[in-house]
Amino acid sequence: MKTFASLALACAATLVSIPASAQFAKPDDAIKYRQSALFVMQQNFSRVAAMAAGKAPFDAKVAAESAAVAEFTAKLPWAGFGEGTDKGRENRAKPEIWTDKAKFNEYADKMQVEMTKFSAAAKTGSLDNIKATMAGVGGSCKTCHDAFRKD
Ligand code: ASC
Repeated sequence: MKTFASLALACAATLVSIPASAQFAKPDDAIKYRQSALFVMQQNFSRVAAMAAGKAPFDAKVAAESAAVAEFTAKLPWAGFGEGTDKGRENRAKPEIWTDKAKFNEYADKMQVEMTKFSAAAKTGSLDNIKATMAGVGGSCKTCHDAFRKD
């Protein structure tokens, strides 16, 4: 029983840790993975940002769905920033991502916290609530880009 319990725990721990320690066949795959996740996230965020800025008609259902996708996809890119993925297909990642990992992770976590607030606001169906969270998300994107993205 004791062995079974520790085995079950070990399996559970492995399952939980898979995304963070995801292995890719080659660095290009990891780079493509993180770029894809960030692209899908950005498309969904900016769709709602356009509504908040009055550049697109407000559709509460589309906003809530888009924000939920943005919130979820915000969890994905980080697995694609493993060691040895600084070079490969064309990308704008600065080397500091790997030399200042603590700061990079802090910014990544901050962005996810802001995304959660944003998605929660979108679920209320109120454009004013959404607007109140835009700067938090946008600021967290910019802070990280300024420090860790080329150009
Ligand atoms: C976007 C996008 C970003 C952020 C940033 C906010 O839609 O592509 O990088 O918002 O511009 O400051």
